[in-house]
Order: sequence, then structure tokens, then C-alpha cells
Amino acid sequence: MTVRPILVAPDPRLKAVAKDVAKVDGEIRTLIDDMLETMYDADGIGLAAVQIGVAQRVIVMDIDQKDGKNNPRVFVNPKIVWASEELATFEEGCLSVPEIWEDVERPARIRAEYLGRDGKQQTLEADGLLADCLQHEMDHLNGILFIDHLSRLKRSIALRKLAKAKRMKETG
Ligand code: K1U
Ligand code: ZN
Repeated sequence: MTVRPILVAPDPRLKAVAKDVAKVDGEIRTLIDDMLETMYDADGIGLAAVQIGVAQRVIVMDIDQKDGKNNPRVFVNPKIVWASEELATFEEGCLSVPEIWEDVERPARIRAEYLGRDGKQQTLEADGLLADCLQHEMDHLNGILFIDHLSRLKRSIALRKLAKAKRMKETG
């Protein structure tokens, strides 16, 4: 398994709309394993393939990491088939938008259909952080970042902060 570099905004590859996976084969399972390794290495709770420059509809998540025990989830070709009218607000971060945390409002509950690591069709009803994180990761598959949900002012402040952090990193 390989830790792959995570793209950071404003990298244009983060704007790509990912394509459906035709078949969950060995190549896709290697991608999944590399994504899990990359997510755990970065201390994330989710990762979309677009974030490592692969425009395929694959997401990994682990929102239940406890005492060094992992509970990885894999979503291939995920689709939201139902979303509640009720909204919920979560403070979100993103490995591709480092050091920025902002409140984002999304449907509180969702039902999603997807393929698992074994290629079998699955259905999931989610609320809380699971629902929020899955919607955040599905946005990545459509080239959308959580900062795109913010007001224009908050988004431009976030982008300026990001550019400053990048400059500081480059100049040491
Ligand atoms: O980059 C990503 O898409 C992953 C992102 C997922 C996410 C976080 C919070 C709300 C919605 C979606 C992250 O994993 S950010 C890092 C993170 O959550 C975290 C890092 C260190 C400690 C605790 C949490
Ligand atoms: Zn993200």
C-alpha cells in the first residue's frame, strides 16, 4: 500500500468531475487500499479519489477510529437516492484545504446506494457525521469543495489564508 500525495486547492485537478467505475477489479482495489493508507497517514476521516488526482468515483471513510482500531468504509459509484428536507450544520475541514474549518449546512439524513470493495451493491441510511462526511466526499467527486458552500466573503478569506499558508511553507 502506498501513501499518495494529496492535492491542495487551488489545484485545478480538484475541479474534475469523476467518472463512474466500470468494474471493481484489482486495479480499483489497489486504489482503495492506497486511499485508505493516505487517509490514515493524513489523520483524515474521509478521502475522495479526486483528492489524489484520480478522477474515478471512489471514496474511503473512517469516522469511528478509536484506540488504534480502524473501521474503514468504501463507497464506489455512490449515489444519494434520498435526502431529508431537514438540514444540519457541521464544522467541516478538508485535507485539500488545510487549516480552514467552517460551518456547512447540508441535509441532515440521506440514503445512499453504492458498490462496496467486493463490487456488491449496498444501501446506507446515514445521519450525523457519517451523512455530513459522505456528502462532503461526494462533492469532491463533482469538483466541489466545502468552501464553495460558503458566502463569497468567507470563501475569499479562506482562499487568502490558504495562499498565505502556502507562501509561509515555501519560504520556510
Ligand atoms: O479532505 C477530506 O475530504 C477529508 C475531511 C473530511 C471531513 C471532515 C470534517 C467534516 C466533513 C468531512 C477530513 O478528514 S478533514 C480532517 C479531520 O477531519 C480531522 C483531522 C484531525 C483530527 C480530527 C479530524
Ligand atoms: Zn475534503
